[in-house]
Amino acid sequence: MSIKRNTTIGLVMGSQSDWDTMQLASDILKDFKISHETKIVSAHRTPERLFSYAKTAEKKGIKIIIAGAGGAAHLPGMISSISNLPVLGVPIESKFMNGLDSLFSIVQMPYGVPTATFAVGKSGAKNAALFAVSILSLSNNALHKKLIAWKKKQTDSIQLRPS
Ligand code: RP5
Repeated sequence: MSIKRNTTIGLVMGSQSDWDTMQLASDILKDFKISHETKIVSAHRTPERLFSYAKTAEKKGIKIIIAGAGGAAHLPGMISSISNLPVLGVPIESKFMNGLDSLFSIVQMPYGVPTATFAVGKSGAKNAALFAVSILSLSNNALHKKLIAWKKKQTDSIQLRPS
């Protein structure tokens, strides 16, 4: 999805290989009809793209950045260090440490550079999107109602007894 004038969420990831996970966040944002752009921004392989993205996101009208990265997952924290927008970090499940490396890389931010950290992998990507919806719904009544309905549907779908 390319940038539109009213793009609300920036959904970025360190590599094409992160898309399998991060597209689940995109799917949820689409369900809630929240405009978002998706970009590959690597902290290590494209540092200038990272700097320019983080520097300009707020001016472009983006309100929240969801950033997924794996291994030495510096993308969310680096974006937080440059931008004043809330950054929701998603640790991607990595090949060698199953995402524990990604989790620690994102969660252990020093004081002064807050970066939210979600669960490793697909649940984390989906929850980051839902969390973004929840933040936006604070100032959007229609979205708030949609979120309540989404949660009710989830609750209603859980049967009482295992089958
Ligand atoms: C990180 O390195 C990316 O976020 C990705 O999760 C990981 C591996 O990248 P590839 O080698 O698959 O491109 O920067």
